[in-house]
Amino acid sequence: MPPRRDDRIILHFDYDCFYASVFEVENPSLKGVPLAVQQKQIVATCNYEARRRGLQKLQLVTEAKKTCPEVVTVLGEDLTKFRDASKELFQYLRSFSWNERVERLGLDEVFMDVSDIIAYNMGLLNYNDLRTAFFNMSRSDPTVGFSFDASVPAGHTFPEQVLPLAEDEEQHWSDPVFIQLRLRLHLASHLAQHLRLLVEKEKGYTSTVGVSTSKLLSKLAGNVHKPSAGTTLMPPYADDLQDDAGIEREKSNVRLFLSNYEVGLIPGIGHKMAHALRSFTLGREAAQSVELNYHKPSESVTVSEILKHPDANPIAFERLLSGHGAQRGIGTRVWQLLNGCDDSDVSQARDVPRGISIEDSYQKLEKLEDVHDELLRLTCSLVKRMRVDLVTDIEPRILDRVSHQKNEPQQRRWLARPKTVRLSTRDRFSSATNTEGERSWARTSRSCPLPSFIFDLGQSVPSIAEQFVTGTLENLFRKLHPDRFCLSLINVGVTDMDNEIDIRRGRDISTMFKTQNDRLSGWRIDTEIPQAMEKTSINGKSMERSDTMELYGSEEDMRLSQSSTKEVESLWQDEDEVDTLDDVDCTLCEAKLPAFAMAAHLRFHRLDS
Ligand code: DGT
Ligand code: MG
Repeated sequence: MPPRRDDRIILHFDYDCFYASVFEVENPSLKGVPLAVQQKQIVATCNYEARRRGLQKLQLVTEAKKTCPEVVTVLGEDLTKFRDASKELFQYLRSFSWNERVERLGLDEVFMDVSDIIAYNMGLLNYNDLRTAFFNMSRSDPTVGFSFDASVPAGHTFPEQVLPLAEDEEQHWSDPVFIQLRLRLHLASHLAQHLRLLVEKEKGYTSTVGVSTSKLLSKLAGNVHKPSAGTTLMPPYADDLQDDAGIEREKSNVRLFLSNYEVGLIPGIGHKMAHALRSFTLGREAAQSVELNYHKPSESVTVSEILKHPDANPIAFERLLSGHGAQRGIGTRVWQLLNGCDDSDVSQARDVPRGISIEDSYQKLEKLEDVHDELLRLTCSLVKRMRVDLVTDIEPRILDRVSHQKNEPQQRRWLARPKTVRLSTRDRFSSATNTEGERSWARTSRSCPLPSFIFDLGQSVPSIAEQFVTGTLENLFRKLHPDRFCLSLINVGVTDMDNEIDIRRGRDISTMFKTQNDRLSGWRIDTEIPQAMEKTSINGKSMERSDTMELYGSEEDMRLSQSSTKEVESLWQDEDEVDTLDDVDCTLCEAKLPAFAMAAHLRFHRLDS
């Protein structure tokens, strides 16, 4: 078990019914009505008024209308406004950070490591008068901040009942570790509440906030009270809570908090891994959800049930889970998560994304002409987004100081240049051959260097797109699909950002990315690769969860989408192996093959039988 690193304080923000809130902020008259955001045939999300009337996220629109005929539906297939709102809120929260450790997860979640702000305010705290404290939000201006009562935490807590510190005195002041952590969490809960209310007042978005010492625990703590609330996981956190006589004095709240969690709800434990852990604990195959809604398994197994199993240990978990195509070390990682231990860092905020990808899903795409048109459409969106996210307007004065490209209009400059383009597809033919008899949503992908004309700001977007599709993407496509195909998804992405100067801060972006990748490695807790073939989609990583969220067409796909969030979320984390096309194992003959060849190889098996 790594050290707990409880010297940190991490806040986790999750905006309430995010897509619906974006529409409500745009049009406040929608606030009081039950509102559903429709993507193809599903309710991507709905506001809490709609939830009160029985609507659920990710249900069919037809079902939603039966449950609540008065529901107002708005179309949310264009993600631009959600992405814009997400960026605006992120930048707002980031403006309060001192250490720039602010990290977005998907579109509507933000982690903030506020350890430094809390440490500073702990230094200013008058221990003799906790009730009339002042929280400093600025190191340079002592008037910026708010008054608060440091003897109690703000908002909800786990466990619910917490006595104010003064009354608790005798029991706890003698334990400096406990009291320090408790006070830091008090301060953090007030900061979290302050920020949450500011986001609501200034930007119009309510959110839930979790407060703890790791990403895992703060994310889970925030879930306890929704919407528009904050929850702090109170100490004691450590396990070795024995008094001088060696008698266990008090149970760790971390253990208590996690014990009743269904294993599939722990971030980083995807549905296949959760299923394996359930079966391991029960000593037989656990029942699978027929609904394919992995968040609601037919048979629940809690964290404590797993940990109580006499054979539960990291080595056994490694044996159990590595068979599912997960990375090495997965047994230890899962063991740590189940024990509430997550030492991964909140990564440094960045000014440009690690990559950008655009995708869409289809019922059937079988003709090359249609693929050409779709590639063109996706590329136009991609180039437009690159020009928004990766190009900056800068003054000529600054331009003199940084090396700039010839032929570019003077005032606009690429902040970072992706070096690699990746084309990913999902083929219904190969999906149908899934050996476990289930529909797979495996992707295959191919990458190559990104041609430099993409960066020509003097050319129109459609002309660049046409050149790019015919000169590059169609070649990649032919390599991916030399035979017949029937696509249900195409994704075009650029990544692998080149070393450019961050003009605003004067620092080297690529170094920043490298450090960030190191830091992220610990939080890459996905490693759930449902089938060997699924590995290809890990290679075809996407940059933002939202970009990979598919707008499913059929009902069947819609149901599959209910479980997609976790996988997609995990892909978002894993960015540094972009153009590797790892070999994958054929689940029938165990042959190792490049991922792109798997579909053809499986067809070979089919012919054989
Ligand atoms: P919440 O946090 O329970 O108040 O509700 P939301 O709507 O914020 O839900 P959340 O946090 O799980 O996801 C954020 C947004 O991302 C949500 O507004 C819609 C979108 N989203 C989440 N999961 C999926 C999915 O599986 N498919 C699609 N198409 N969109 C999704
Ligand atoms: Mg949310």
